Amino acid sequence: LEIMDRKIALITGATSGIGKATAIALAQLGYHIIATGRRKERLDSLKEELPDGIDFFPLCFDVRDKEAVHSAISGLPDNWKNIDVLVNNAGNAHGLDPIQSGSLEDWDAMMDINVKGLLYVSHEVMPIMIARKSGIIVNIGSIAGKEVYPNGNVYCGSKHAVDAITNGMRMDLNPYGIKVIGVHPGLVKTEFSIVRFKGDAERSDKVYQGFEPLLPEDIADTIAFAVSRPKHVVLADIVMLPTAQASATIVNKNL
Ligand code: NDP
Ligand code: 8X3
Repeated sequence: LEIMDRKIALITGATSGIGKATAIALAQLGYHIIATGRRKERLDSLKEELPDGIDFFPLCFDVRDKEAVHSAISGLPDNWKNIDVLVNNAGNAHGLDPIQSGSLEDWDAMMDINVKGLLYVSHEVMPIMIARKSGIIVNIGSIAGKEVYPNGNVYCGSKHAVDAITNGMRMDLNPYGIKVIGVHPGLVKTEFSIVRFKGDAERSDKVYQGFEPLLPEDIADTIAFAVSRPKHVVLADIVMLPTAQASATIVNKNL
């Protein structure tokens, strides 16, 4: 009975930004937390930021590695297996170049992590939810999954794929009572631009200057709200922008 009563959330990419804030927000709702990412020391230190009484299970793997994804999730102990909420958050942009000068490595990273990684993790977790006829999947898309902007080409493609896969999941999982939620943020100040610009802090800081960007906690609050709606309610598709942002390319820096 104790195992059945535990509420469990698995959040990918919980070592930073939106994923880390979401792990903390869901822990505050009483979910025990399975957190994933590649940077082990960051994963381990997340435990200290969770409220007392919340159990924590770190899983260190690269979402690109389908065998690692399979062995990590299928190897969860029995009291961690019944995942109620999956947040597919791990992902990044790599580069911001015209398509004709984009790098194959950047393209591979974005498609392999943002799209295929999300699929690999979901492939492990969906059967658990189907067997229990219950569960919530939150996929982190982007405004880049709703619009395309210059030089965004492949990143936008990867996030449009996330949007399409999210809508497909909602249809196919409909017979099992599983909620599927797409969350599509605009500009959020995280390590996102540092990764996109390969460690160039000056260029990355500029992205968030002159207006008030969203914070990871803003997205985490909304995810916590969305997963705590009554059983008959699903917030299917959420686009969330800073007030200064009107579209992927229109940001008012004069407010
Ligand atoms: P961060 O760079 O701060 O966090 C990215 C997270 O993804 C990290 O925890 C990182 O962990 C994890 N990750 C990246 N690659 C891999 C991998 N190969 N295997 C496992 N984990 C991986 O950025 P954000 O918090 O901003 O990004 C989170 C999500 O939000 C992404 O999907 C992003 O596309 C999306 N998003 C971000 C927006 C923004 O403006 N910031 C706006 C819209 C959407 P580690 O490096 O330890 O593996
Ligand atoms: C991140 C937001 O506009 O940099 O997905 O693509 S944006």
